[in-house]
Amino acid sequence: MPIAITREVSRSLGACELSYVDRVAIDVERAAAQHEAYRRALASLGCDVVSLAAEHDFPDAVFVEDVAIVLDELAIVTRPGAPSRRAEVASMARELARHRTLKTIEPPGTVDGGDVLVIGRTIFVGESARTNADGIAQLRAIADAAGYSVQPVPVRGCLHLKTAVSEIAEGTVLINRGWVDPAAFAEFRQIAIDPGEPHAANGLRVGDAVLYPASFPRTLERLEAAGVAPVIVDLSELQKAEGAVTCCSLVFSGTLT
Ligand code: CIR
Repeated sequence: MPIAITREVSRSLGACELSYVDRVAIDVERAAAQHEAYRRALASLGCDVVSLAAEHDFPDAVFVEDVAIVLDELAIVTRPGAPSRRAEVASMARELARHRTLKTIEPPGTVDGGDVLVIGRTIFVGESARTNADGIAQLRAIADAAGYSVQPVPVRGCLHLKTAVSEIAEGTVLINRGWVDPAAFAEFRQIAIDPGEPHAANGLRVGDAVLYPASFPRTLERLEAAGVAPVIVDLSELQKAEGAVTCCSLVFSGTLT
């Protein structure tokens, strides 16, 4: 049974970091209700859902994906690229220590988990404004020792690698070819997002299922035509904070004790 670690929405979400989307008012109560439905969807897919307490001093703390990378063998506590997010790692490290041996990204390295896409034994890592060369070198040293190869991929025009591409089914990626070079993913079947929905490339695989946002109907049609049948969640308020489905959880194999 997979474990999914989540964290409840901060009251201060409206003061989140924003890079590529314009700031608009966020209804935090609605965001919390959507997040609760997201947790229920994860549970319906068979996850044991851990719900960490909100950290109201850290507006972006709901986006737990960015503060850690969990592999079968170990977990890496990141050093987020946005200084406002660095203190989020402490409570996540305490939680992850129950499940994995921990490694850490040290200064001057920065890595956001949203830049890390693990497919099989390959770790694709976005070269973005949040993830720097030193962070990638540290990630490579840790991952090499655990038997993974690390593949840096330039990202342009969006926040993270997984804003531009995600694994939507076994051997299949959903991709915005304007934000990442499709040649880096040539070995996979590729489904292109609808050009009118640039943020549509992020889906969250859980086993054979995939969670997908309600806000991209035209890309959803493409997925369905390709034989992918996602479970739909509405994350519209969290999307205003530049969040997506992968960023609200860390899903990995394990057993809750
Ligand atoms: C940030 O800019 O850090 C947050 N407002 C959004 C983070 C989204 N994280 C993700 O996609 N992995």
